[in-house]
Amino acid sequence: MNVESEKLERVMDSFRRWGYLQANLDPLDHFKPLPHPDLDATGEEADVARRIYSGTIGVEFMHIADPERRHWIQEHMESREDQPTDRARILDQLVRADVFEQTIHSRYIGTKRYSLEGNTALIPLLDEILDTAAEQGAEQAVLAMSHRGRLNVIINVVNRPAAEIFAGFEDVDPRSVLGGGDVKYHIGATGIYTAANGGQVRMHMVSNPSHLEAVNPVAMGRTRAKQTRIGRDGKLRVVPITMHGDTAFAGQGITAETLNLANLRGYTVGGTVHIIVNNLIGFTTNPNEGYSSRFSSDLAKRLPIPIFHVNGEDADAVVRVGRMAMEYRNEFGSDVVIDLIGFRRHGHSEVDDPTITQPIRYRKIKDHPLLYEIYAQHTGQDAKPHIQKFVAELDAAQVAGKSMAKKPVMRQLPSYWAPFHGGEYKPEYEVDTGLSAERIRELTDGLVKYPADFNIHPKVQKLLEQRHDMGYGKRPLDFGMAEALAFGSLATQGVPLRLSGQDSRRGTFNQRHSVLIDIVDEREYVPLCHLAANQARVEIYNSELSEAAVMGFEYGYSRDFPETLVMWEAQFGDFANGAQIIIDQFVVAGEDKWDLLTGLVLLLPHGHEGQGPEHSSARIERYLQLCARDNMQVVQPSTAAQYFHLLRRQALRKWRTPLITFTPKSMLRHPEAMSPVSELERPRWQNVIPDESELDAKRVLICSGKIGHELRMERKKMQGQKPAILMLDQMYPFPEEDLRQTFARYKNATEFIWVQEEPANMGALSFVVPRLKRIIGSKLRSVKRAANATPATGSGKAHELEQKTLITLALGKSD
Ligand SMILES: Cc1ncc(C[n+]2csc(CCOP(=O)(O)OP(=O)(O)O)c2C)c(N)n1
Repeated sequence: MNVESEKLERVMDSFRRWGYLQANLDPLDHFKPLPHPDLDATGEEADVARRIYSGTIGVEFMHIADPERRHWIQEHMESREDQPTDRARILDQLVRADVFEQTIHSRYIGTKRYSLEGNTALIPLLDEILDTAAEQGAEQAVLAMSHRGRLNVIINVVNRPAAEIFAGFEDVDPRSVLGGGDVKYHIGATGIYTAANGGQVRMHMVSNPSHLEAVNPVAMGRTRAKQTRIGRDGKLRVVPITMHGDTAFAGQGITAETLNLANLRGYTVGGTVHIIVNNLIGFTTNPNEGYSSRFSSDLAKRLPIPIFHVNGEDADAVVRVGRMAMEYRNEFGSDVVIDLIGFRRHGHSEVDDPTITQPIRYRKIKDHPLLYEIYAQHTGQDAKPHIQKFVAELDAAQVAGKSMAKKPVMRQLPSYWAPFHGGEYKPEYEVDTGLSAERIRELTDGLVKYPADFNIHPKVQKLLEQRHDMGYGKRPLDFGMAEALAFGSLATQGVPLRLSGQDSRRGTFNQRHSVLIDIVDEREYVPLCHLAANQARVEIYNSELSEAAVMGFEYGYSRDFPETLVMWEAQFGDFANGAQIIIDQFVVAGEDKWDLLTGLVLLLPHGHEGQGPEHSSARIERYLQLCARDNMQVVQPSTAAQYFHLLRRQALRKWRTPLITFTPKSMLRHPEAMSPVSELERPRWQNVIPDESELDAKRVLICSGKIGHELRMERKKMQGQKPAILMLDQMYPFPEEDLRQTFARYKNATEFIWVQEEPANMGALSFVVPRLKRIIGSKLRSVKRAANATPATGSGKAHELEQKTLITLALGKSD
């Protein structure tokens, strides 16, 4: 290398590393160039470097360790900048983006739409991304975004007819959504995008709640499901694109959780394209109040991925970034971030006055020209014909929208949803779930087998030997084996399975051992995957240590793979409150708001065992409070066999509704909760487990879960009259008829008692007691712990004392 080129290389290297700090990124000059000693060089070389790395594109990529990836970015940034091939198309899109907003603004004064104005380059950016994706084989794109610009993207990119948006503003057909439905800027949409090369991409805009960023893992899960359905090349053929506000991206923890999924086995989607639709404001919050870093995107530097900052007012540069980003994603299967920097022309919503909080900025914005005007002038084009054509289109659409008799459905469900039902539970949905003893033995053979040269851990070997005896009826089945049999039977019946959660492969309580690990070379063997040649896929993953993103991902997966039994497992049930947004906004409410079903299973370990305020309660009360219109099932299987039937029922029924399951901890191996093989032969799950032994009882106890078994154990020590102990395994839909019939069998009963180990203000009590009273009347009492701020005491001994008192009271023992 000669001295000249060595100098050029040195200068270039500094700009590759730091050039983005002095890039011209903000149309309103918020980002003042940040002084940096390595960027002080002057001269021809510095001019070249500055033009490339400190122009209207600033790229951060030198934190990527892989030289091949750095080199890729470098080459693409330093190659000659071609003009975009179709500037007329870009102009047309900019016109459509701005004119759509202006039209709505003038015709529906005072309604919220969350305008994209100030960042309308998003539309040509998405166009270029999709165009590039289509060229490289994409057939579907999954899009996630929040309120801002959503309606604009829905008509201009997803390609829904504008008439549907107008119908939304006219609020046609209000009776169809009494008590339900959602606002127009949250509803999902599907459509067809046609690329410049004629290729078509099926678009899926994911329905989302107000809770910012929560939709991101859902979009990833949906993408993963679609990719899995396709198999080979799935990652090229289905592309996820998520859009974010700058303030939300920096502030919401779920952003970090979701980014962390990028390269994890079981969760990767071949790279997500993240676009920060950056207007340098969040409601009334300035960037220096919203994030500690210079850029909202800095969080993404946790991953070795490129971050392209681009000035949203240089539409050609924006389009160039779009192409680079998509190509990079496909080349390396990597996430990529585009930080599209513009401004927000109006207040947070259009009824909000931003001059109160950002008067200087909004003085500037008031006189700032429209982007299509800037672009038309810069490229020597005439915007007028584009405007006239689009306005005519919108006029016609408004007329059509006004006259729509029904609220438009902006999406078409994929055909794989056709066999499934939502809505209210119907008994005809029930299917038989029992299996013959012979089939159980066959499955058992497969579940306990591993290759001859596999070095098994002695403890696991012992467990497999026990499982063999369980399957062969030589000892009662525990929950671990019941689950393995349910999984194995489903997989061999053609039902795919997907379970994810923290430490789920082994199981938090050492109960699952779905993956055998060779003690010499750590090779893995999953017996569930080797049961039959033509069996369905079984996937069990240890997840990252997150609840919200992982549950969101699994919810998304279940949305595009209804034939799969999709399960998310909490380490302990109470940790699920880290995913409360996913539960409240998607799992529980998705059907009501969006008419979208899910059969997602939540497995939530629950039970008071003296482990302290945490780890004890999965907060049954919270799920029961969310129940209405058969939107979900809330159950606590009291035996291994019940768990077996439950899982099989959920997979085999055509009713797709979420299943909230309180799963055992100590009860996993409680002798009372184990089941003989004959219980798996029984045809179906039972909502209520009667007590055949005490049909003459005067006192009838009704409970759910572990306490029932503890009571039954303690009852064995009693003399004379003993209470009957019934188990309520299904709490919702509430099995009123089953209970009526069961109670009727206890002809001598004079008192009924609801017993729970949870405090009075928790557990199923406040849900169950009024419903039981409808059947039993005033004879009903309850026994429970005293109301408390936490689910349980921190002292193991205090727990035991409390438990003893509770059991004594419930059994009516005099000691
Ligand atoms: C989790 C959550 N918290 C608070 C809000 C209320 N909220 C709605 S929009 C908004 C500001 C968003 O700012 P930004 O992410 O920059 O997006 P922009 O609206 O500027 O496009 C806030 C705080 C919300 N929707 N979600």
